[in-house]
Amino acid sequence: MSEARIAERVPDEVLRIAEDIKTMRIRGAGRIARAAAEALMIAAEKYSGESLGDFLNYMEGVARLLVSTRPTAVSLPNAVNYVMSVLREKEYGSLEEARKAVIEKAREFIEYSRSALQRLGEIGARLIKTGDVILTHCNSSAVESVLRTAWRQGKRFKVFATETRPRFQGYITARDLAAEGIPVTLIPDSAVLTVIEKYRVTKVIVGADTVTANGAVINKIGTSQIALAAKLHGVTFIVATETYKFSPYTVVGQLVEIEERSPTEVLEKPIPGLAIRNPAFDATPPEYIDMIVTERGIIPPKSAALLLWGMFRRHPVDKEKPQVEEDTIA
Ligand code: RUB
Repeated sequence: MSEARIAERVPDEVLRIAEDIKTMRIRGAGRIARAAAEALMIAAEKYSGESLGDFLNYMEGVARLLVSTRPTAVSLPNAVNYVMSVLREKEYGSLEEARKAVIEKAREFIEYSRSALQRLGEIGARLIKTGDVILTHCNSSAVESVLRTAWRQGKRFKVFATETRPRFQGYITARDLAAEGIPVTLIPDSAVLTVIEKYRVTKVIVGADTVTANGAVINKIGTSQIALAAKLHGVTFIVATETYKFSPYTVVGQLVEIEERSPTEVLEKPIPGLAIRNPAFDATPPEYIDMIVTERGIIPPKSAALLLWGMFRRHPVDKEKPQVEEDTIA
């Protein structure tokens, strides 16, 4: 079935979720993954055809549509492949059986994702001490989970949140932490080194969009500069992430595509003749990362490949994820 034909048949709610991911009304790697699982569930529920073969084609079309919305966070294809595995790896006697399997698998993913967030918050909170001065970047629900859990355990610390130009996701972090009662100070991205020095930051904690097999972490643009500043001052650099942000594609040498967004996010009214680049993510090498907190425990970045081996050895990676030629990172 052609892409155009599939798009015609996709329910409006699913198209809306895809559009919301594209335009970042739904954002953050964890939320994107849950939204994609929910979209597959809705697509299965609302399928109005009658043939099992057609249903399988249609669901593959919806899966492709969802995966194409944003390129960098591997949580998106991982969530989609997790749900679609029930159709790809099993045969069904009826359409109803297949539909039910998709709905159950999508629910399972969403529940796992929520409990992983809570569990990694509990594990990460063990690293936080009263008196810590913590710096974070962008908005990560995994980081918020760690900080919120530690705060609710009675630990008392301060947080600096970067604004995170050009989309200012740091405002979300600042607002959420302030609502919890955590003392939080918003700073321009360019003030990171000054703040680390002047206010004696003890820990940096960031989230992840993708963790590669060699332990590099792809996260919001600017993360690697912060890691450099932390390294310079011997500040512990922690990544908080659910394990479905580890990329099986990187095990077989695929590159991570770094999303380049519209120049108008940087400058609303472009000046004629002025070039603007707006890469949305960067890669922090494993040498700059002290530990990765996941719902399965805390690992050194170099153990990423081991974790991936345990998770994906029985599920070969989806060969259809497109290779990207330019602006990629190993
Ligand atoms: C968000 C971002 C977050 C990670 C992790 O980028 O880089 O740090 O996605 O978030 P964007 P979470 O705003 O462009 O989606 O921990 O919530 O999954």
